[in-house]
Amino acid sequence: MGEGISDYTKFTVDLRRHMWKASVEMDLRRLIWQIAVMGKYISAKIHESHRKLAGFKNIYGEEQLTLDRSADEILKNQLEYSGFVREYASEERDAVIQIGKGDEKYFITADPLDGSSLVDTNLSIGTIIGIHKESILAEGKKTLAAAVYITYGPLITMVYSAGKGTHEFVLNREGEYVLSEENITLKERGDIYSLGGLRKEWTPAHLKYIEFLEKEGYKLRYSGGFVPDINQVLIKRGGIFTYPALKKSPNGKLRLLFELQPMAFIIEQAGGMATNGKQDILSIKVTELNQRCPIYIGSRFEVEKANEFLANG
Ligand code: AFP
Repeated sequence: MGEGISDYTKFTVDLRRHMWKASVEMDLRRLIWQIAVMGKYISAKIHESHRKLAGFKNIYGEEQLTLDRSADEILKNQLEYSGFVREYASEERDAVIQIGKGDEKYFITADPLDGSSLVDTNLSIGTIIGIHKESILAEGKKTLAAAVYITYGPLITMVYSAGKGTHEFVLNREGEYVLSEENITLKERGDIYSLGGLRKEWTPAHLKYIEFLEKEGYKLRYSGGFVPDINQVLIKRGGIFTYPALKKSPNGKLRLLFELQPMAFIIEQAGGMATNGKQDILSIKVTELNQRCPIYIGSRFEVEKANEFLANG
């Protein structure tokens, strides 16, 4: 191998080496690695679909699945018989399924392709995974062992935390996930905000909070994709993403189990906060699979401010 290449590998830390150095438990390392590898298959599916959703027939005349269902199939098939996963719950399925023999260590929650409605606009979308040590119908704080999200954008990046900090990897041309940002730490406050829901649907308390941020000069950053929007808060080291309680939907839109718990785990590991405006996301008990929850997630100052405005009503 030429000197250049060996230098290159010498200075790059790939995902498996990083997790080994961080003493992440072996089965968890292997599971996180498998999930990262699936990101490549899901990305290939996105490109193969020419940015369109269902309704396409493949060369055999078979109806093609929508991208999020294809992504769900890829995740389930890869995790099945992996030896690490006992149960699999997905936003694409209406029940938890047992995919192991019944004695495996981990329970997976998946939003296989969040923001799939953006695929035809060529905006970034993502996969969100929660890795739980026990049954998922409980408080996230007690059951989550790790969380992963993958962003399919100009680059494919993967962010994970196994409870020892939050770290980002970029998929390189050789198909390896190489460390790009280690121990990401949010500042006390940032200067960007992402706002979900229609303004006319917001509660008065939420509106007052947003007007506060606008008066403080926060810059609006909203793509309609939770993964790229929260990823921007993380990588820019601060700011807030919120999808609030709405007048007609008091629990907001995003799902506690599949979207919010994994992101709350990752953001808290980066020194940030995640609440529903009153209570930490990770201390909210999950009582049903598709439970929705308002979300305020990002750096400490903005989330604490949100809690304050909502407490004052
Ligand atoms: P889709 O998965 O249907 O595209 O929804 C994406 C999403 O769940 C989340 O990723 C966004 O933050 C949120 O919806 C955007 O919702 P609005 O379209 O109401 O702004």
